[in-house]
Amino acid sequence: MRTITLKLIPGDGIGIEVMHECLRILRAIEEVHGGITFSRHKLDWSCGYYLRHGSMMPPDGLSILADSDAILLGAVGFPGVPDHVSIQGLLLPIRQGFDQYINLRPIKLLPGLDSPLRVSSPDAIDFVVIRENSEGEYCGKGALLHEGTDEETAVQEGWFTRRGVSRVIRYAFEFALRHGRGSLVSATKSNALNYSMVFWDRIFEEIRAAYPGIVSRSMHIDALAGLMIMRPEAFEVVVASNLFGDILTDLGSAMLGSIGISPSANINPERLFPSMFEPIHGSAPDIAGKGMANPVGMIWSMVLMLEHLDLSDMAALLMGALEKVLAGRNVRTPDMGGRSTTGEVVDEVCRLYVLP
Ligand code: GGG
Repeated sequence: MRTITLKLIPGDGIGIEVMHECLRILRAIEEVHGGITFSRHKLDWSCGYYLRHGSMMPPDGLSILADSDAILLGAVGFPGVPDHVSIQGLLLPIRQGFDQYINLRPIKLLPGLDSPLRVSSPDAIDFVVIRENSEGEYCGKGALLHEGTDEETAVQEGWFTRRGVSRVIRYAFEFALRHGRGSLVSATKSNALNYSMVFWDRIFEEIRAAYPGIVSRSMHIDALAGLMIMRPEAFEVVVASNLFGDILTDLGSAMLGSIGISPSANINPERLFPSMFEPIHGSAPDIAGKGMANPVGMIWSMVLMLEHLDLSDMAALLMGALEKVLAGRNVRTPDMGGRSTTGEVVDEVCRLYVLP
């Protein structure tokens, strides 16, 4: 029997309820596989924890997580704690502390999803954003100067290192090769960001020369966002900095009909540290506690987690069950035009998973 140690951080708002419901899927996987057991450790690190303890997680938080095979996270952020405190206090220390420098975010219009766009064919939206996840605009450095005076000034730094930029761009090309994707776009804004993005573009040019079999180009982020809406089929793999990748994927998920749909994997490719899996959506305090949160982003994140844990058969089965539920169009949460609860969607996925 293989034991897989999972650290679970439900976090805040709808993160708590999507995590709570989706844990039933782990039981279904154990049942279907027969040779694995998930050892689950739930951690209450969240805005509530911050209000009680003055920090989003304990000072030895990373060592508590370090012995896990994977981390599953719901969402962070809640009124009463400034958003930058919750993200800087929980998400970023894990992503950066465990050198999860790849944030993989597939954007795919599955059958049964209703895009708000007029799409030319059912497979018109199918691309993967590979977001740099360890530095860039999210490095957390900067200063507030002359506070409280007319000269008050905020300085927000972006740190782009040759090592950091090279490894994400190289990963994106290798990903394209591995997955038979023939084209790759690098998101830039070097016409305005005259240090960071000029540097990014230079490294992109160096690396793309080694991948002549992949059609690659650089596009300014504003033009790229527009083209994503008008001709989504033009994209297969997009590599982007930390901030650009975050924005593009909320837009991408909205192109599928809801921010609640898309998953993400924060990966340390060398497997020196655990990787973390989380839906891209936030904690949505406005709908929290009503049982109407969309669990699809969390379920899809579990698929990515199973793939990372080398359980690709289980991942394919779970993705198949999710696809069937979506294609059936009967069981869906209100953000997707349905009336089902979070729990009812998960029940249906579990039913089809156990009895495909
Ligand atoms: N599910 C993760 C979450 O809570 N996301 C909210 C958010 O704003 N994240 C910013 C980021 O992913 O960088």
